[in-house]
Order: sequence, then structure tokens, then C-alpha cells
Amino acid sequence: MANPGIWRNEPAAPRAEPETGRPARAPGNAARGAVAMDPPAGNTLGIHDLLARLDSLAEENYFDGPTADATGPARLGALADPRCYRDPLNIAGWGANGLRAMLGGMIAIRETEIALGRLVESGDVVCPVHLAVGQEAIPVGVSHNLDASDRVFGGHRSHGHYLAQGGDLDQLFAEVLGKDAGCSRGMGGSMHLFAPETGFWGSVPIVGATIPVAVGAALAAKMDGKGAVAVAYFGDGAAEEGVLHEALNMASTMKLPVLFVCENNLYASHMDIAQRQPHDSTARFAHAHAVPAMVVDGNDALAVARAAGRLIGESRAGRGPGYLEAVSYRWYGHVGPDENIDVGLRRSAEELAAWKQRDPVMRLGAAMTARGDLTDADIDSMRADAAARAAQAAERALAAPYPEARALFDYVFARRAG
Ligand SMILES: Cc1ncc(C[n+]2csc(CCOP(=O)(O)OP(=O)(O)O)c2C)c(N)n1
Ligand SMILES: [Mg+2]
Repeated sequence: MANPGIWRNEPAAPRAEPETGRPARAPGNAARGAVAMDPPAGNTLGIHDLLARLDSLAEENYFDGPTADATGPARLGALADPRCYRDPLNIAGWGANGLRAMLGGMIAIRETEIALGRLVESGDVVCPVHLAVGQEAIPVGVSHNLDASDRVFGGHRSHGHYLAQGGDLDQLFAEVLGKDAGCSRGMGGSMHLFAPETGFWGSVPIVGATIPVAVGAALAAKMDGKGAVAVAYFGDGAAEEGVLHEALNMASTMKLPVLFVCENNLYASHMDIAQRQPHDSTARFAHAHAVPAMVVDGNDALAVARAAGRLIGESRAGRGPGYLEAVSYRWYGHVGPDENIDVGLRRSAEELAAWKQRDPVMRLGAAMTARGDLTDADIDSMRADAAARAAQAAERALAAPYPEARALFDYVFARRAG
């Protein structure tokens, strides 16, 4: 693999504990107030409330972070420019333990994916593996606000989503290697992850397919009345699927507790968003459906955590969906551990090198070492530990048995009750 990453990791993404000065982590469902079940009220259901809320969120928080060079709501401006947002994060008000957990979570995801990439290169993995190295701040920041009672859905690039919710590392490696011990019994591979005990309700590779499923899970959550939220992760390419509009419309009209998280990494397969869309931000789609949207630097775990926390808080309080566009960039190509330099229309070595200077792991680590929360040696040891855990999980999975051939016909049909 050409890029071994910067730091190595820790086990399955720990989540930060509440500390003074950072947004309080959402309590478990038992402690949350029930989401009010508003009766349908014709075609004007809550729209004025939503529009008012949209205005206030949009005006104050459209860009969460430096705003000086943002060019407006329809375009990403500096957020899509890898020469910007390179500094260590502003960690004022955030406690060291919580930050360490978030840093460890990002390192864990990165080292896991690097180890998975090596298994692709060695030929042990035969399913397509889409890596999200460079995008680790997004799942870590979002999951910071979730717990196991929530309902998270991903797509083809979801190792990080699974791990950030606490998905089991051994089951991940076993699944990617097609082994019976995998989280989908080895039947699904990298793109069919499942860890419902953690709140990760599943990923599928059909682009955009889990967006409406998350809306259905949000409807169920609203009917349950226990304050859970659903999360739909999808990419900028998936935002071009018509189903996003149907999902946004239904979630908005029915005030469903769902967070739409668009991980805008500026590419769909090998095609740059500038070649596909008149504007590089997708948040305008949310605005069209009166869903409050926030656009953040997706390589800043704290900006993601704050924005997701605010939108999720609104959802838990019964005020409907939110849309978070987190701008980032993947270090590897569309699939597998190759960098895909000069594949497609615009991705180049220069562009990739520039984005590596906006490394989400390095920017949080640098801020913490500067404040004295950690030393470089501590970070080295976190990454060594995480790399060792990933290597051990890979070894165990390589040695584990495949499903028996006769199991091919299992899990296809549900048994009729009674
Ligand atoms: C419905 C559908 N169309 C096409 C594909 C092939 N495909 C897989 S990933 C992908 C690009 C997705 O881009 P994006 O949503 O931006 O996610 P990213 O890969 O950038 O994370 C495409 C076209 C698919 N899996 N499903
Ligand atoms: Mg993309």
C-alpha cells in the first residue's frame, strides 16, 4: 500500500465521556423525553416552525468553523480547498479524556482500514473493499452523539460507521474475509456490515438504498416514542439519486427524527463533483425540503460532533430531521488500496498531497500535544496498539472457517411464524 497512514490505532472506537465545555452526550433513551407524536395536520404540518428553524440554523451556523472565505450556501468555497483548514483544531473547552477517545476512535478506524487494504493486496480478500482513510472524523463526530438505541445505516464505504458505533473488530475482519464468524455470517463482505447491538443497523452497496430505510427506522422510532434517532450516511454521488428527495420530503413533512449525513468527498467513483453538478454543495437539496442543514469541515471531528449534536438534539426533541454535509476527501481510490492518481477527470498527486495536509487525525493530535494532553510517544503507542489489534483480528479471521456450502440457502427466506 502506498500510504501507510500517519498514526496507528486503538480498539473499536471508544466514545467520549461528557466533560465540561463540550456538548453533553445524549443520554440513553430511558433518560430522554419521549418524542411527541404530532397528529397529521394536512399539508401544512409544522412547515412554518421548520422554516423558522431553518432560517435560524442557516444564518448562524451554516458553516461551523471559520467562515471568512466561505462563498455562500450553495458552494463549498474554502471547505473544498485543501489549502485551507489545515491548522490544529481549536480544542478550547474540550476535555482531554473525551478528545483522547475521539482521537483513538479515528486511529482505530484508520489502522483497521490499512490492515484491510493489506489483505486486499495479499489476495486474501476477494470482495470489493472501499476504504475511507482520510474521512475518519465524520463517523467519530456523528457517533459521539449516538448510542446503541439509535439506528445507523451506511453504504459501500462503511467500515468507519460500523466501528464508530462500537462494531466488533473480529467480526468485521471475518466478514470481509467471508468467514462464518463475520457479522453477516460471511455472506455479505465489506459492504454488508451489521451490528444491531451497537445501533448499527446495516449497510448495503446499492447507492442511496439505505436513505429511505433510515427514514422508515425514524418513523418507527417516532412511533416508539423513546427518543431514538436514525442516521443515514451517504456520499455526494448518492445525493444525486432521486430517492434522497423522496426521503427528505417524507422526513420533513412527518417531522421524523433522522439525520441525513452526506459525506461529500468531492468524487463519485472517478468523477469529480464539478463535472456532475452545477454546485459542489449538496445542502441545497435539504433546503428545498425545509430540512435544516449544516455544512462543516468533515476533517474536524469536533466541528462534526458539534453540528451533528445540534441537529440530533433537535430531532430528539421532536422537531424533525436534519441534514449534515461534511466535506472531506478519501486518500485511496474508489475501491481498494490504490491511490488512483490520474484516474478519472481531475484527481491528481498534487490534490491528494494537499488533502493529506488536512489530515483529521494529525490536526486533532497536534492540538492535543500542543496543549499537553498527550505526547507524541502517547500517540505512537495508540497507533501501535491499534495496528496490533487489527493485525490480531486479521490473523484470527484468516484462520477461521468459511460457512458451510449448505448454508448458502439459509437467511434467504424468513420462516413463517407458527
Ligand atoms: C444504484 C447504484 N448505482 C451505481 C452503483 C455503482 N457505484 C458504487 S459506489 C458509486 C459511487 C458513489 O459515490 P458517493 O456516493 O459519492 O460515495 P463515495 O464512493 O464517494 O464514498 C457508484 C456509482 C451502485 N452501487 N448502486
Ligand atoms: Mg463521494
